[in-house]
Amino acid sequence: MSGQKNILVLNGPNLNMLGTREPTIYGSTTLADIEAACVAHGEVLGLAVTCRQSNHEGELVTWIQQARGTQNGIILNAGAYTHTSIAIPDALGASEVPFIELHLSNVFAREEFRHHSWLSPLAKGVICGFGAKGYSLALDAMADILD
Ligand code: DHK
Repeated sequence: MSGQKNILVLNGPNLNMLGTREPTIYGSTTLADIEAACVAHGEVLGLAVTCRQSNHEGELVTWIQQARGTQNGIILNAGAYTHTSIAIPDALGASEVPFIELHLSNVFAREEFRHHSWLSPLAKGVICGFGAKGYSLALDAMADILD
């Protein structure tokens, strides 16, 4: 890896439904709009952003494994897998790629089962509660981390 820094923006289950999914909680911005904004904001920051979404834990694990040696950072909204998955934090540990955990909603203001994350102990930091804006905040933070 040399030259421009590569960032993977990874979204997990049900985030393909953004725009129509419980907009009072998750906002009305679609995932396509979020991804386009991430690529555009990445260009401003000098980061090459690749966006992927999957509803399948194993597919997310595979992409995180593939990030080793190819991506400089990961912005991860793992959706509900945040609260349930051991395989995803294991993959993040194995990949050795710095990552920022992200949630659109303020998970701490919601049901108790959303208060625990298996990802947070490994994350560089956590951004939650700022809706779609969180992704550009995460990219700003990642640019600082990688500087
Ligand atoms: C998204 C989900 O799908 C939930 O399962 C999480 C997160 C919160 C979010 O706020 O982006 O609990």
